[in-house]
Amino acid sequence: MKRVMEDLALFGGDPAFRRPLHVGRPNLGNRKKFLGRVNDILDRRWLSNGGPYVREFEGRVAEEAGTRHCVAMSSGTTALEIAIRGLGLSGEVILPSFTFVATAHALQWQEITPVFCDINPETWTLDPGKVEELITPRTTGILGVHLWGNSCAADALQEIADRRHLKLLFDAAHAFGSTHEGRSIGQLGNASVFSFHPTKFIGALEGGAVVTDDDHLAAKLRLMKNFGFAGYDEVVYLGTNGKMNEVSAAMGLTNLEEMAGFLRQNRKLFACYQENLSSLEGVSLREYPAGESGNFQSVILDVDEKKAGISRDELLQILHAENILARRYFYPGCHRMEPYRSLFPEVGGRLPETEKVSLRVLCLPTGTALKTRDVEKVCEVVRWAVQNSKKIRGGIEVA
Ligand code: T4K
Repeated sequence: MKRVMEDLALFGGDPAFRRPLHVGRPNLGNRKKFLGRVNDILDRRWLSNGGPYVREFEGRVAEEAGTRHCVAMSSGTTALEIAIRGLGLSGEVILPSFTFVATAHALQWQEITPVFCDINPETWTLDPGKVEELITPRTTGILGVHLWGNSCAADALQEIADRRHLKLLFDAAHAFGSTHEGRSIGQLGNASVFSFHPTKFIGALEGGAVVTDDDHLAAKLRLMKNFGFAGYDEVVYLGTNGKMNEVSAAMGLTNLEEMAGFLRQNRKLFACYQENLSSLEGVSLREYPAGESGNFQSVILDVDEKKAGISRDELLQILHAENILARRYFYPGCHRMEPYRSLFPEVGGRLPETEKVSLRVLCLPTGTALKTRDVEKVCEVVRWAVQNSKKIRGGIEVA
């Protein structure tokens, strides 16, 4: 690939560009408090297996989510896998392809067929009208994804699930702290799964959780994440090791204490993006719905190549050349990744919106590791790229 670097290195002399600006930089709570908790853990010599910090973390997450139960796990993916198994899903489960691949893998890993459904062109989340068409006698559930913290069409999905006797699980990996129609997002469906990966609004080193109001399901999940142990020497269920450890819980608790501050910063930076990009032809920010409490953890730019005169991938190259490590979440859609590409080679034909949208999205850096000045610089580069699109097209050959 031939690139004209002299044209692109416009901002290279500015100190704001000497350090890379990553998407997914963790939000970190008070270091002293975290280290104090780590010291407690070492003093107690209780490092895992349902220790006091994990129990406290579960209590705080359940309180925040407004659910009767929270079962903390070692990652969002493990929480998805165990929730899927705990709900008794089998055969086929309907989900969007426009999500992180973990959503699909959590099914395929246990030999449940992920049936990819297209997204609504407005919301970019699972299209309930299309879900219905994909239900077969083998379908046991629907797995909705609250993309970037915005709820999917949960009520319409619930109506379908009730009428067709299906389970409804939500991948709420991005959605901790968000609401749906004013209710906590964790209160929807049979259960919801959060991720506490460092790239998420609230991180716990690695971690995840299932929240639910179903007492029976919660008890089952607790057994399943701990090898099925009901007491010393007593295994009553098939299980695995999905436990969260104490240090993760300590990080999670420390970060939860600063949730309001994280949100303030995310909102401030989002407003800065809005201010600097709103008048720019061909690019638009995905808004968080008014009236809902989003966590603003993702800043998603929709690049309309025709209007901007530059494609999403060209813009990405320019941002990377300026050390702004934007990401293409969720390109190219799970159905174009293995093993799904080989297993279901024809499926793209019924996913036209997914195919279109995955070519337009760009995830921009935000969070407490960034300053307003950093965001202004990102916007300057985006603005420069769009305003100089003709010159760029003449100079860059895109593979
Ligand atoms: N469902 C959905 C819808 C999800 O988005 C995810 C995860 C899951 C389920 C599964 O949850 P977990 O099992 O992960 O709890 C990253 C994250 O690893 C993943 O958690 C996240 N979604 C996904 C959207 O992004 P990668 O492969 O893109 O990660 P990576 O290593 O390229 O890092 C992403 C960015 O974050 C980079 O710019 C670097 C930065 N970063 C990352 C880490 C770990 C840091 O600055 N510091 C860090 O410590 O998947």
